[in-house]
Amino acid sequence: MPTFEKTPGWLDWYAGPSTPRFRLPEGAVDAHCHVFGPGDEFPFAPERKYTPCDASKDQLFALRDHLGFARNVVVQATCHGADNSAMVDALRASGGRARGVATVRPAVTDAELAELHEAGVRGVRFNFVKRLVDAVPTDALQQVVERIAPLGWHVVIYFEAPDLAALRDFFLSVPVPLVVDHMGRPDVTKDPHGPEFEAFLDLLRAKPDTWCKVTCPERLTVTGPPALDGEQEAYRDVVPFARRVVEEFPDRVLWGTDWPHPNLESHMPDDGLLVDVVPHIAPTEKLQRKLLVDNPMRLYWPDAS
Ligand code: 0GY
Repeated sequence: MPTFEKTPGWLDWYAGPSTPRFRLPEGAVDAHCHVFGPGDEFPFAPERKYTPCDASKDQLFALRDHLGFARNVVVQATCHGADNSAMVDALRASGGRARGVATVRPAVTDAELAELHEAGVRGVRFNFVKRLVDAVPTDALQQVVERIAPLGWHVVIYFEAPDLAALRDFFLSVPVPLVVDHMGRPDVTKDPHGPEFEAFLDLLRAKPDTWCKVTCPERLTVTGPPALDGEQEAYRDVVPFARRVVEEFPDRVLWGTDWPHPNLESHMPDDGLLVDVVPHIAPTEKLQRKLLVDNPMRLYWPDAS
């Protein structure tokens, strides 16, 4: 019996992903992925809102190699709360090929922050998605920012489009770079040139050290996944949104798989087909190189030659 029972209806990650038709540029970074447990070794947090399947560092590294990525950025998932040990264990086992984004509370000690930095953590994540976390007061978040700023870290923010208006002033006040998860979760049934997505792009315009992950077509789509033989149609409703961001902010975009894809209800993507979406959102070699190599390297491995 495993220690933890998965949330009923939980979709396990897709074993045996296809080989992407799109060949990733050398040195490509999967800049958004997670590890879950294994629960027997790294227990899930008591305050979690879901219990996932296990998704270990070795399974993540196998996917990295299969898809053709060189590096990973492992983002702390809410099911592990502020216990970063599974993520840190992955960073330490990666031989310098993974960086991390942690969750910390204001009471974190300097020694704990130094240890996270030494392991490869370069940012903290503030999650505003109500189904994933209990709300944390802005004061507490500001205290965390004060603690991490001297380390040169950034703040990853995860929120849904309807909440941007209420959060915008706080975001603009953050004195370190921001990285937005999944394009601020637009409603892709709306116009990519309409007021909702314009408000999101305005955040990127107003705070020029804000980066954007053009990720998660599988999470945002309404039209659904690509047919196995039809990559032209891949997540066609999400592509125009991602493409707008890539075209206006080519030096501030990142891409990642989001493996092992928590909380998907409709379908679990084949990560090989997800990679095949990249040339649709970044149509030139130059844009692909920025998205997959130059930008994530500048943010997470600035000292690499
Ligand atoms: C994602 C998205 C989700 C979950 C988490 O930390 C998490 O639990 O990020 C989600 O459910 O939308 O980026 O993995």
